Amino acid sequence: LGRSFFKIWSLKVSCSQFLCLSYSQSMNLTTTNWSAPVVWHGTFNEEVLEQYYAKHKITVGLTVFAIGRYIDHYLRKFILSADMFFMVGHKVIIYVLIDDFSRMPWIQLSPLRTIKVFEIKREKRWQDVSMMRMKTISEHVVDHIQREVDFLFCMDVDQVFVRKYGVETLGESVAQLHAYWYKADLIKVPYERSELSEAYIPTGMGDFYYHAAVFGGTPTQVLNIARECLKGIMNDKKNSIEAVWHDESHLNKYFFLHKPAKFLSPEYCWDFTRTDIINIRNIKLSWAKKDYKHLRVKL
Ligand code: 2GW
Ligand code: MN
Repeated sequence: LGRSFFKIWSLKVSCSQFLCLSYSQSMNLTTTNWSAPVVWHGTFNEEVLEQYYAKHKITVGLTVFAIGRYIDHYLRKFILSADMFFMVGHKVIIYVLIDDFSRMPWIQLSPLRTIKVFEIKREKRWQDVSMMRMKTISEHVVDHIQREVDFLFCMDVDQVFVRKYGVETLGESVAQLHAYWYKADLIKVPYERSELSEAYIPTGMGDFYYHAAVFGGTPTQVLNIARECLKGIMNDKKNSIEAVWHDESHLNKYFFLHKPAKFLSPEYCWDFTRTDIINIRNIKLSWAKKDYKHLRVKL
């Protein structure tokens, strides 16, 4: 009797352990069903990672575009917050692509940080401002970035770093789960649904909806991402079609065909106006306030 009681007891323990495990996983998905990591705060050992990357003396690049009104609205805050929180303790090169050199803000950076500013021509339509970033990124990766950094992130300018955004985010190719859609049924996410577009993803297919405000990886991988997205964008133009969320739709198609090596939780790109923050405890990058009335009337 003693032995069978023990058996039942231990069965109970392992059951509750199992329940505990599946419960915590249903709270926050920490690996995909093909075992790729989804980085949440607390899922990594910062000390071990820091030691590893310090030994390898890495340099991390960060591209950001500021065209027209976005220069005065967002650029300074983005750069100042990156200086403070992005890859602290590691070498960082911030690549600023701007349409007017003379409007580049003066910023005193900390040690281990540098800025390279490039003037680019301004597209007429805002959709093209956003989409043609893929062209500029691929050209700059080929021209110089690939020899200057070990990892590269490409980000929207309308956001601010609010906590350490560290080496836990580095990987061969990195995608950002979108704050609006990370819990949604895949049928509902806003992938491009027209078969005529290169960004087309059939209903019910896909893994996650990714936010184009953040993507990254090694320069080789970023080059591939940017080139493939550009190819899709240009083919769509030839066929007089534009994907519903522009470059973001093409990025989603790319990551559907080529699975990212690493996924970032919405803590790595959060909309501070959202109220459903139950599992969001450690926000590292936050969307900036958008004054649509003033920003979107004209470029
Ligand atoms: C964009 C839309 C309407 C009017 C102006 C602009 C604009 C964008 C601009 O005047 N100047 C400028 O520099 N940009 C750059 O393009 C800037 O780097 C900005 O962060 C980026 C994307 O535009 P944004 O941030 O206004 O678009 P979101 O926040 O709605 O972004 C998502 O969807 C976009 C496609 O529609 C992109 O995929 C973006 O990466 C996504 O986050
Ligand atoms: Mn944005």
